[in-house]
Amino acid sequence: MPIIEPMDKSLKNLSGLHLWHGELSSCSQRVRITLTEKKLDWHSHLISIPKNEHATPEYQAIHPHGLVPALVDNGTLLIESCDIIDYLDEKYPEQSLRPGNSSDQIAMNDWLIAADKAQTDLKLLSHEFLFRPRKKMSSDELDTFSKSHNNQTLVAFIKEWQIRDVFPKKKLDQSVDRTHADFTKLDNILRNQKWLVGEKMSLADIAWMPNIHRMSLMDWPLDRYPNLSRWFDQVQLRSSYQTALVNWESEGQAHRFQTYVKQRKIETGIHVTEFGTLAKTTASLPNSCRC
Ligand SMILES: N[C@@H](CCC(=O)N[C@@H](CS)C(=O)NCC(=O)O)C(=O)O
Repeated sequence: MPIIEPMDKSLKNLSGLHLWHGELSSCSQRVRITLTEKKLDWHSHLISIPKNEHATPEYQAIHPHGLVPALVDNGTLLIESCDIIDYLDEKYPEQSLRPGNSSDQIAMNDWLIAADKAQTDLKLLSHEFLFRPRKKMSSDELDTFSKSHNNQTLVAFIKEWQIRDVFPKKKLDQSVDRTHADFTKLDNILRNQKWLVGEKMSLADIAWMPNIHRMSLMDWPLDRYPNLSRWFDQVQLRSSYQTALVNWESEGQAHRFQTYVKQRKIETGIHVTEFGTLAKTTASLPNSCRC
């Protein structure tokens, strides 16, 4: 259920739509894209994850798991990005982002559930292949973060990321395999249709836009999924993609990621295509295709 009782009772007095979000957070991106597509006005409350602003008592009184995003709609608090976008589309039906018939609506919900499930892998892969250049926390900083953040799953994840130079290969292989399976499923469904469900863009497409964007930043070989690539070219032309996703990245961010990814490959051989199915698929390609 996306609606929760706020610990911070002052939220109940807020009027309009208020979003607590992270600039690069994929879960925040899908909510911003939905707000933009629906032409809804909203108040921005930026939370810097690199600065650990999600670990403050103030923010954890808003989001009990200390994650972004959190939305307040005229005093009602919601968490969970896929639930939030579904709520927004139901509550504000203008510029509808859901298909008309019930079987397509079921299919749309299944894609939202799949996007939600994909979050754990997206997080592991992003921290391994994109976020390593972020300043390492000192042991004191890590200790403070562990003590101040209530979300023990997140704390364990951040500790493992901070302490190791590379996550265990088995974990990376499994995340790559599951992501590849999702991308293959998306590619198959898009073989004969323009959008994931129905005749127009829906919440299903919005839920997956940030994931494909994120993987493209880490140089995921999207050309192996021709229909998904075509779909991604098409969604990048939406003005919401620019306004709600790209414009929140700091100047030159995508270029910095790309430089890091290339350099790390040259210096250490570590690159997403060296893991799981992606590595096996490269090995099985004829030489003429290995470009
Ligand atoms: N299922 C949640 C996941 C929220 C989540 O994991 N948010 C990430 C950003 S996309 C976060 O806050 N991460 C904190 C961190 O990496 O320290 C949702 O969809 O809203």
